[in-house]
Amino acid sequence: MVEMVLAEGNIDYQLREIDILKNEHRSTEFLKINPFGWVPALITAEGVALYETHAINLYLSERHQLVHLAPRADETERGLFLSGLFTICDDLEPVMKRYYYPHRFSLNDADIPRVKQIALNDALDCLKVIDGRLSENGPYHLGDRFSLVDLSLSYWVALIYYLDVLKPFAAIRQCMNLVMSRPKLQPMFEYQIEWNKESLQSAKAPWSML
Ligand SMILES: N[C@@H](CCC(=O)N[C@@H](CS)C(=O)NCC(=O)O)C(=O)O
Repeated sequence: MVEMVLAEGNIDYQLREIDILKNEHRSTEFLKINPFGWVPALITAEGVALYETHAINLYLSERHQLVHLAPRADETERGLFLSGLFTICDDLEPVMKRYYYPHRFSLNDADIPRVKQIALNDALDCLKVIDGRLSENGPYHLGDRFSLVDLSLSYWVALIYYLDVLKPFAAIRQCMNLVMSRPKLQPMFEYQIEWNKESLQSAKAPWSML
């Protein structure tokens, strides 16, 4: 998601890939950058190590004055923007992580399908509310104005795109199609959707081993 923001903002950066399947996110070297051991992290031009995806995205938008991604503090849309963004990171993301790492929420492998199903149901409940808000005042979270909130929502929804569970959510699909048609984002989303489809249809998703 951070790479999408860097692309949208035409920001120069150097990418250093951390392979979570090889546990590189828990290496001594990486823990000096993010002691919590999650990717992504960003080292600023001044050498400050930042972590937490949405914090990094907000930082980049504000630091590079990408007002098309994040309304300024004095703009009317700022409140709605923050509430939309925090809904994605506080409500949708933890549920999606439960869906992707179900074994972390169960002591018994036999329970995994149920843990996943409950997580998916919770995700769909959350999407239903978001869909209602978008259908009242869309096509974006801020009406006609695209922002980071739409990008974040689309990123997470892209992970369950292959499941075909989005049919009832016309407003979310419309928002996502608009986001995915942005020239810089389109190839990134196509890659994301395809990658998820392939890895999740395999017998065992690679990250379920983590
Ligand atoms: N709250 C963190 C969570 C980041 C996160 O969950 N990253 C995943 C990859 S997308 C990760 O590091 N997974 C490795 C693991 O769970 O062991 C953020 O928003 O940046």
